[in-house]
Amino acid sequence: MTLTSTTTPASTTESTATRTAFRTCPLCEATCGLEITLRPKTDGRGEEVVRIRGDQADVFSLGFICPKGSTLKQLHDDPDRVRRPLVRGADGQLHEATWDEAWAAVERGLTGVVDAHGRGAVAAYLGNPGAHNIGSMLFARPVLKALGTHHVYSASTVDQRPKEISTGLMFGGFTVPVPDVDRTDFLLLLGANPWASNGSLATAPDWPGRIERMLERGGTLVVVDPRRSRTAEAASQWLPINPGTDAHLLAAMANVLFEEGLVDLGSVADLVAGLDEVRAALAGLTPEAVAPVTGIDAVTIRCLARELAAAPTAAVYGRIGTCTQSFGTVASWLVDVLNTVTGNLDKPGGAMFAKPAVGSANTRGTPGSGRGLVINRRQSRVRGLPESLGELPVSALAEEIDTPGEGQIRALVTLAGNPVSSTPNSARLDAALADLDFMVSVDIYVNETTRHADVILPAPSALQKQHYDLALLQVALRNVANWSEPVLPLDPDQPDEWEVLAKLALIAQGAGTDADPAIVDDLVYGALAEHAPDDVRAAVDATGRRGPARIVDVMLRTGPYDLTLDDLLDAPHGIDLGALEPRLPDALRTPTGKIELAPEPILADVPRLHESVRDGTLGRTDERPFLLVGRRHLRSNNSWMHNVEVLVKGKPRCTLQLHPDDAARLGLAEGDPAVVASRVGSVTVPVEVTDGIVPGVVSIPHGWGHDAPGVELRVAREHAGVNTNILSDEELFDPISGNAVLNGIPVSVAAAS
Ligand SMILES: Nc1nc2c(c(=O)[nH]1)N[C@H]1C(S)=C(S)[C@@H](COP(=O)(O)OP(=O)(O)OC[C@H]3O[C@@H](n4cnc5c(=O)[nH]c(N)nc54)[C@H](O)[C@@H]3O)O[C@H]1N2
Ligand SMILES: Nc1nc2c(c(=O)[nH]1)N[C@H]1C(S)=C(S)[C@@H](COP(=O)(O)OP(=O)(O)OC[C@H]3O[C@@H](n4cnc5c(=O)[nH]c(N)nc54)[C@H](O)[C@@H]3O)O[C@H]1N2
Ligand code: SF4
Ligand SMILES: [Mo]
Repeated sequence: MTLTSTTTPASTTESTATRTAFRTCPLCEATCGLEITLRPKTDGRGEEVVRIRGDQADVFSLGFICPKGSTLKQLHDDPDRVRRPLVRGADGQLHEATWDEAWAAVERGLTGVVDAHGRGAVAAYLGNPGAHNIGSMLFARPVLKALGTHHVYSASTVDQRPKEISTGLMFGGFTVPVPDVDRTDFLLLLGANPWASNGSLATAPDWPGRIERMLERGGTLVVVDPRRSRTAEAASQWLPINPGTDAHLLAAMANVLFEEGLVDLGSVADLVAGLDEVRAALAGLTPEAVAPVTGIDAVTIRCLARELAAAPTAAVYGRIGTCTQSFGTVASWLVDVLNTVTGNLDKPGGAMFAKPAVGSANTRGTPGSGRGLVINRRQSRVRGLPESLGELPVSALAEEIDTPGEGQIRALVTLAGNPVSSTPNSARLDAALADLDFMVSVDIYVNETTRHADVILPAPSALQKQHYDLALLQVALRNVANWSEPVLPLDPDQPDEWEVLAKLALIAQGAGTDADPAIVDDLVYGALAEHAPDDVRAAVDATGRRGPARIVDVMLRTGPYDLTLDDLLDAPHGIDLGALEPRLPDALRTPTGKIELAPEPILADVPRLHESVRDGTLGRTDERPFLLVGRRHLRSNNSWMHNVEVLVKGKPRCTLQLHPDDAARLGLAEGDPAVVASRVGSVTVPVEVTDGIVPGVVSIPHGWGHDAPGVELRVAREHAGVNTNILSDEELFDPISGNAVLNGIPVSVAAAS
């Protein structure tokens, strides 16, 4: 039984009593509340899920759900989901093993590599689901600490790292402004498609509904995207842009504001440092100058800048398309430069800061100033790519494995990650992983990456885990707090995910396979409870809780709303803490206590922006005249939900979108196989002809290509598609963050012979 459950009377059609449980969906960043109906299994062994639908009473999602949310049932029941540890045997195959056998294999494998090559030969890769999982959010860090290596990689450097850096330098800490969609008059959205993704670095259920209500209020939505996405279709205006030129567009808009005297810093005027430096750095990047590279004419750019300045409230928001490109950090920075110079920063209806109940560095310590952010404190061994936030860019992972020498990676730990599917030059990484001395994965599937593991340690299904959105609520469009209890019990012998990680940390540290995960739990709790008043610690101790529940409890009690975990347990639909409120200057964590509008590492990259305007090719060559971009689909979630039949059935989604003019020129028709080739690889993929893409640009979604030998995903294999990251070039990256360029990759396209 779970604390959030209520037993309801048996319905007339069902012979046995059902009960309803509530939990937050952990699949994407929208944090929808789910209402889950369960009934006893006919064999009497526990319960099964009957139905999952949106929780009408959820304080944030109000019943909204997408087609993925209800598939937590299919994911839980999936016969391909790994339920017992797998250990590679002498025959080279993965076999089911006991936990004791698996832990012994992990200890042998890690110790072997550390003894032979030192701790610096072990690497870790952290994947996206870890950010949606309270166990890994609290217990992945101890694993990294215990490994004691600089080789730390994550999905963040194929994602939001440029934004973390631009906002970290401007505001300090993880202090990311989010567009106040519910109250804004004007939303300029670049490189995001919330109709498919449901929003990112801007957490809110039902982005489409929120935008529709904004439009009904008379608001304006302008979408900047090389594709006419579903979001662009709903917009007041779609501005088709050449990939990788958002920074050019935003710089030109800033110049219009400077030139025409439209700069108005509003309520943050006294806090802004560096306005003149920004003006000087951007000088010359006029609408007329950038029009040829962006593909957007100068008059349109000028009008857009004036409209943004004139709107009573406005927010500029950029996401994956603006981050995973060559000017990722500069573009991410310019988004907030525009929010600031139009007086929309920290203003209702503008770009605001969430105030989460737990987990936020900008609600702790001294209000108004802090350590800021220092990047590039060290560089990767082979190519000198920059460190940020304690990690190296994942674009460097393959070469760090396959290049011999001191510090070469010989063992890899993956935690909820599928880098073979998600990161640049996949074929090279795939080959490199096959060559490791040892690899261990905490995961739920045998997929493109984990098929290389020597040990797979299964995590429980989402329905078997507690949940609190420690990361996402830091960027929520409304302040809420929501705790979920497990809906179903753990399988016999299955440790919780946090216990798997705690044990892994202990073994990595050399404490042996018998060490008790409780030791790590006490350490994590102790570090967070260190500054808590004695009475708070006593109250938490009195609950007898362990693991994430105890930790979240102390964080809540010492957080800005004075909540307790019991308060959240009493509120299965969540607690609404209200609309966002202005938070400056208190939320700032820069050393100066100012908004650093002109951070030095970012300004240092602006000359390259000027240079790219002069060059004008955007990387296209005669040999590779197209630019490749990605896209997402509502029924897909990165690489790992294609084993759910209801999500993959229907016409294939892994297609090459191509403009009709380009298709005609290349002699390609709908459904024809096309060969797409970049500097590093080529794939053959069916063509989808559409005028909803800029000529000279093509698009393939990521996360596909499930037909490799050893991949144990029976449904996904039937809908395999191709892995677009075979085309992503590890030499194309944003120099400030080292973040991969996944949009704007020069490719050739030809009919397959
Ligand atoms: N070309 C291109 N590439 C991209 C992108 C793009 O837009 N274009 N997007 C990038 C982005 S934004 C991201 S976030 C990355 C994602 O990159 P990754 O995080 O590496 O990939 P995912 O597909 O999210 O794979 C997640 C892994 O976690 C496992 N898993 C799922 N749930 C759990 C769980 O509860 N516990 C554990 N332990 N494991 C679990 C899955 O089986 C899978 O192996 O991909 C990036 N790659
Ligand atoms: N259904 C679903 N939801 C998801 C995910 C998923 O895989 N499926 N993944 C989750 C994750 S991990 C993330 S990070 C978020 C991402 O959330 P979003 O950022 O909304 O991601 P996308 O839906 O890929 O939208 C990116 C858009 O950028 C456009 N684009 C490409 N290149 C450029 C460019 O150079 N400039 C501009 N302006 N636009 C460009 C693409 O055409 C695409 O329409 O989604 C999350 N939600
Ligand atoms: S939008 Fe995201 S959080 Fe909401 S139900 Fe769908 S996958 Fe889950
Ligand atoms: Mo992501």
